[in-house]
Amino acid sequence: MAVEIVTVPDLGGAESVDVIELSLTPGDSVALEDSLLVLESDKATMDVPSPYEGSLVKYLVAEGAVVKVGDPIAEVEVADVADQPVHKPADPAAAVVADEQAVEASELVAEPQAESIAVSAETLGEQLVVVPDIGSDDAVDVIEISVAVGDQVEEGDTLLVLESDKATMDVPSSHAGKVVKIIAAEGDKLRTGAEVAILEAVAGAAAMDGAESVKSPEPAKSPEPVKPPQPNTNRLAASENAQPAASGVYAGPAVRLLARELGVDLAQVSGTGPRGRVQKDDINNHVKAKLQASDQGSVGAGIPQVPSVDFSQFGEIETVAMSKIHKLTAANMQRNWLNVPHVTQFDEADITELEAFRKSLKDEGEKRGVRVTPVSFLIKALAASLQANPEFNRSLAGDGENYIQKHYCHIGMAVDTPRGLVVPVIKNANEKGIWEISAEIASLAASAREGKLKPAEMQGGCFTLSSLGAIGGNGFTPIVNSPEVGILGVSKSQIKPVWDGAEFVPRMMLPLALSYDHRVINGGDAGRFMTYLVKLLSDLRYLAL
Ligand code: CAO
Repeated sequence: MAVEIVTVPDLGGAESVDVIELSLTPGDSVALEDSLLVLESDKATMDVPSPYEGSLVKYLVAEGAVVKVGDPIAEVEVADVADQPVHKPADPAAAVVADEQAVEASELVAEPQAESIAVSAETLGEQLVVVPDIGSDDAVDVIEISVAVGDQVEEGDTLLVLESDKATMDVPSSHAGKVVKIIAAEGDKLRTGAEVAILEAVAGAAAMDGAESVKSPEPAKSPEPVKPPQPNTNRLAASENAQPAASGVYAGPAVRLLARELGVDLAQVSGTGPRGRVQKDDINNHVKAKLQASDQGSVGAGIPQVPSVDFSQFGEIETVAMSKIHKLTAANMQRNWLNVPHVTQFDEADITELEAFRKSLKDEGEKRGVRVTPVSFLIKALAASLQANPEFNRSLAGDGENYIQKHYCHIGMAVDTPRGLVVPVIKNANEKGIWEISAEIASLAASAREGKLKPAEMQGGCFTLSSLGAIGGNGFTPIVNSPEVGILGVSKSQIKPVWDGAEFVPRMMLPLALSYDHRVINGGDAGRFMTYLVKLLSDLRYLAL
């Protein structure tokens, strides 16, 4: 029996790295090459595999520590040192380098060898993007296609994400331009040099390895392979609302491996690590929660599975693939429906005067090239209602013990598109007038329908408006777009007889449905919010106050 000290291996050039995860618990038995801990530089994460077989005595560092090559990180009790010659290092500083993982991970982020040059031609024609040097001959999995055909990309934008068993890496675009073909597919296994996509590249922003640069301003007749910049490993997921274009999961290779082994979909796991990183404990807790839920199911409290049915036994069928947006919407809706205790409150606003005023703006709107619909007034009135009822401009903090009060006022607007439902956000709606809001609604809705919304245009919403007024219906219960706490569903306005105290008079009535998260909003809060909103819509003069 001997206690051996494991030290930080060669970091491939990085001076110091963060300890982001301790993979084991003291007392755990350790097999050769088991991951002891996970290190992270600003470019890559890497597992430090054990060079010994035995049991973990203790860690010599804590999560969050900053370490450099040669620093002692763990003590491992080795059953018989003489039996472990292969990986036992003579020099402690080389202890973990014996395993090539760290070296390979660092190679993945090596700076480009050739000098980059700028190209300033008008158009560069079609350019074939290939997998850059990934520092290994092994094929790696394509785990995400980040763009769609027709998307405009900037140089450096992520085209797809690869994952080896040691690291994830973004494959960035070598050029600015339009994606005309995506050659790789999710689940493919690709090697260095494999074809990824074809871009219709445009001038000015392209930067390529000097040896393979394309300088002709003429459109290329056939796609030319161009080495993109080196991949960026282990990127961050971006969207607080899990919006489509930012669907990545931030997790290290060890965690991804564990998730795969347990059949866990990482997108369903809430990361508690720094910057929302998913850690092993998150996966364990996720699995425990699922098991508990299924146990409860046996006594009737869980969510029973919907049985899968072979519909072909009843008639002709076809299987239609869900779009990425449809899949994300399905996951988000289920998550929100299950997590948020919903209450929906209904009311009607008398918009007779609002409609008269809106119609009076028609001529000026035509001159300005702006169409004003009831939605513009709804956004404006919602912004004012949020400010007057700040509890609706909150989210529950991750610790479940605090509220986050927002002092900005961004309103999301559900847009129905052929690809599915998306929610672009009108930023600082409280500071904008009706003309500006109307122009923004038109431009965001057009981008949404063309699939051109940028992730930033779909982030940061405080409250969502879902208007089915142009489509029809007299009421529906919208699902809260968590972590927001309220959503307004608007149906089609109709002229109705309204009693004015003396007689029935025809008034244009707008049906409203306010769904809210009852963990954050009380019925009284909702009643006040709705009454305030109805007052604003019924008499626009209050908006000026
Ligand atoms: N009642 C009656 N008519 C209404 C109305 C209402 N509540 N709201 C809008 N209209 C009218 C408009 O005034 C416009 O008519 P005019 O041109 O004669 O004025 C017409 O309906 C068409 O409006 P639009 O749809 O082009 O524009 P909009 O500003 O009303 O809506 C948008 C924009 C993006 C909200 C809408 O197009 C859309 O996508 N709605 C669907 C949202 C959705 O899917 N929600 C469900 C999400 S949960 O599944």
